[in-house]
This record gives sequence, C-alpha cells and structure tokens, in this order.
Amino acid sequence: MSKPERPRFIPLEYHRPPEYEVRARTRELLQLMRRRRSVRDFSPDPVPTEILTDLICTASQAPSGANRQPWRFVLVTDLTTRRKIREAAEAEEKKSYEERMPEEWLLALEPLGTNWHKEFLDIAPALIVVFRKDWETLADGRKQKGYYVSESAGIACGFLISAIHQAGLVCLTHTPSPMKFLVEILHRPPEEKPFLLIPVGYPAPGARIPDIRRKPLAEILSVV
Ligand code: IYR
Repeated sequence: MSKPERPRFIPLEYHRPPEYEVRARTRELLQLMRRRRSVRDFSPDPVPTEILTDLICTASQAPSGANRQPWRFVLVTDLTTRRKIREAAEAEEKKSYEERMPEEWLLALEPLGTNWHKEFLDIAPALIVVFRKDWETLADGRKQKGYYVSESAGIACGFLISAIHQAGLVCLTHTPSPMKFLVEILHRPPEEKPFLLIPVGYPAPGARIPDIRRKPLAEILSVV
C-alpha cells in the first residue's frame, strides 16, 4: 500500500443567486425535463462528433465514489460497427422476448410496444456505450478498486441523458440483455462491464412515443 495523499483544499467557485432566481431556474429546468422522453424512432441525420464528445464530457463531471470515475464511454458512429451491434443485440433480444422473459415482464412492457427488433441501433447516427469499471489498472500495473460503481455510473448516465435532452437531441436508455457482445465487438478490457447503451440523435420526422405518464409528486414524495 502506498502512503495516502494529504488532502488539499481549494476555494469553491460559487456565486449565490437571489432566491427568486433559484425559484425561476428550478421551474425552468422542471419544464424542460418534463418534455424529456425516450425515443426509438431516430433520424439518420449525423450529429457532429464535437457535440457528442462535449456531452460525454458533461457526463464525466458526475460525482463518483472516492472520485474514482469508474466509467468508460465508447462513442460508436462507424456504420459497420453499429450494424454488428444491432445484429448481436437483436439475436440476444429475440431469445429474451421468445424464451427468457417471464410473462409478467412481457406484460409490463406492453404499454411501451417494444419487441426484439432494434432498428434504432443502426439508424441513430451515434451510440454511446457506457461501461462500468469495478477496478482500474494504474500506469504502474497495480489494480485500484472502484467504489459505489453502479451508483456512480448511473449518476453519470443521468447527467448524459439530461445533457442530451438539454441540447435538443433525443436518446434511449437501451439495455439489451445480456450485453457481453459489446465487450467483444468494442474490444474492451476485462475490467470494463457493459452498463448502458445509449443511441443518440435527432428524432425521425413524425416520431411517435408511448402514451405513458410520470407518477404525480404525491405518489413519489414523502416530506418528513
Ligand atoms: N431489453 C429489452 C426489454 C426491455 C426491458 C425494459 I425493463 C424496458 O423498460 C424496455 C425494454 C428491450 O430493449 O427491448
């Protein structure tokens, strides 16, 4: 074990806004996030790489256990690779829908109208594949453990999804199961486990979404 570093502190850069402004900004964000929806009908229109890498940079500002940042984002725009991912995902999903998912699960998905066909995987111009890292190999070859890895990766994905929406793009949180094919197709090392597959782009003209609602606040909030 190497000696722990002495903590170093720097001033927080912060300007306290007046309360009326906090109120207005809170409302504005709420109105924006109320319009966020998962989309499966994508336009093939490309999104510039610089926009996508900035969105990923935003995701990487998320808090993480012991600041280990236990994630890897793989940005896939190459069509051949997207086709390979679609083919492998559909093979797994076909088995899932036809053999692996219990009736109760299929029933729960009925309002979403999903099935094993995953056209969006090669129609959307970009896929962001998020991997979680339970450990990391340091430059000197030592292994360093991640902490609260799924919480950290989940928060980073939340940042990413919010940033995508804020930018005026759409995405889907897709979890083909199992996701091991992503390790092989994307040549990832053993410390990286697939966490979430996020197609990103513009919606197709006339894109449709399931007619579903969020729970009202009263159902999800308890104030003590
Ligand atoms: N992975 C499958 C099934 C699926 C599961 C849940 I939970 C969803 O919210 C949506 C779909 C699929 O992508 O179709």
